[in-house]
Amino acid sequence: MLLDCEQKMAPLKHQICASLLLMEFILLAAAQSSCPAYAGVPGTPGHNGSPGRDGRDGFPGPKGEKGDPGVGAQGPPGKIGPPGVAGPQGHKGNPGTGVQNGLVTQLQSDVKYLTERLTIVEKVLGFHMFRKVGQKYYVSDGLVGNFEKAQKFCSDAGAKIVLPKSEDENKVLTAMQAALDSTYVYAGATDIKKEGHFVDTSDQPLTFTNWKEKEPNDHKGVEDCTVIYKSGVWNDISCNSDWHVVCEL
Ligand code: MFB
Ligand code: CA
Ligand code: CA
Repeated sequence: MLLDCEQKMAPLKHQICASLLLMEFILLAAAQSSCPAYAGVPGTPGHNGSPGRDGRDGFPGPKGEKGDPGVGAQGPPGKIGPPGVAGPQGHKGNPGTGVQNGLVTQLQSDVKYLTERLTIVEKVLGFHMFRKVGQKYYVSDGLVGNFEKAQKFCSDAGAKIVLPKSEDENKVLTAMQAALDSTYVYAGATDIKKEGHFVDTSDQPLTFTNWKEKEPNDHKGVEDCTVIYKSGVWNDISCNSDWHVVCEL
């Protein structure tokens, strides 16, 4: 019975306690707000606080006065002006010295050489095919004929029948024969005047030959002209047979 009563009183006790606590809290809060608190002894001043944030930009000020003219970097040079008015006629110069005469002579010689070269080049350009060989040109129009016809064709063009004077010139001719699809080409070398003594078209002895083995052999006693085979070897042949014509300038 006693236990039953205790049990029944427990919740009531809790409520009373909670109410008392609440009342004490309220009283304390009120006491703090209404009782005048006596000012205590002033404390020591605190340290300066950290600097505040920058303020916002101010409004733009009034327009300043016009500045002095600036001193800019010097600009680039201007365009070349128009030619000036011709000056008065100069005095006649003294006669040229030897040096000046020498220069004039040299210039005349250069002009003569260049004129001759230009004449040759213009002739070369008149042919269907040409190869430069040192200072010479081998030229051809693909003509086929006997030696007499070949000699006239080249002579009329202001040229001579081709005659290689070195191994290199001989090779250039064979390269040209390949382009012409030619087997034999007449060369400007004959022993018409003296059997066995081959000379060029100016009757000068040959300084270079490339005879095939056992050639020249004056086969059947009728071979007084020279042809060059596409391999580059030379052979004496009858002057009446028709072969390709190549001239040299
Ligand atoms: C000869 C040659 C001659 C003729 C003949 C058909 O060589 O020397 O010029 O080409 O062959 C064997
Ligand atoms: Ca002969
Ligand atoms: Ca022969």
